Amino acid sequence: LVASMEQVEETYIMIKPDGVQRGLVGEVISRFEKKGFKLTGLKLFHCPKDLAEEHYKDLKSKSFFPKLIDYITSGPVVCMSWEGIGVVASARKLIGATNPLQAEPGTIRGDLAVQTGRNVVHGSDSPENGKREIG
Ligand code: RTP
Repeated sequence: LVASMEQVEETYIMIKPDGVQRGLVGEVISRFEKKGFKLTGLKLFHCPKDLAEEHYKDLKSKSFFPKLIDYITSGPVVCMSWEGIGVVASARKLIGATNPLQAEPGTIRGDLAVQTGRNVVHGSDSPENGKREIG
C-alpha cells in the first residue's frame, strides 16, 4: 500500500504579477528548493486574457473574477513545474491560506503578503490540475 503522500508528483507553481514586480522570484524559488523539490520547468510569461480565463475557469461565476483576470494579466508571471514526493499538497502548505492575513507565519503568503487579491503565488490543488495547468 502506497499512500498518495509518498508518490512522486508534479505541480504547477506560478509567481503572480505582484510577486514578480516586488522582486520575490528568488525568495519563492528558494523556499521550494530548500524543501527538497526539483525545478523541472520555468518561464517568464505575460498571460493573455483568454488563457487566464481558461486557467481560472472554475471561478468564472465569482464576483471577483473580472478583477482576478485583470490582476493576473497585469504583468509577467513566472510559470514553473516542480517535481517531488507529495509536492502537490506540500506546495499548498508552503504557500499558505488564500487570504494572506489568515496564512500562518512561515508560509509564503503568511510572511510576504496582506491581500487576497495580491497573494504572490499560485499552486495547483490536485495532481490532475497540476498536469492540466503545466500543459
Ligand atoms: P490559487 O489558485 O491562486 O493558488 O489560489 P487558491 O486556490 O488559494 O484560491 P482560489 O479560491 O482558487 O482563488 C484563486 C485566486 O483568486 C483570487 N481571489 N480573490 N475575494 C477575492 O477577492 C478573491 N478570492 C480569491 C486570489 O488571487 C486567489 O489566489
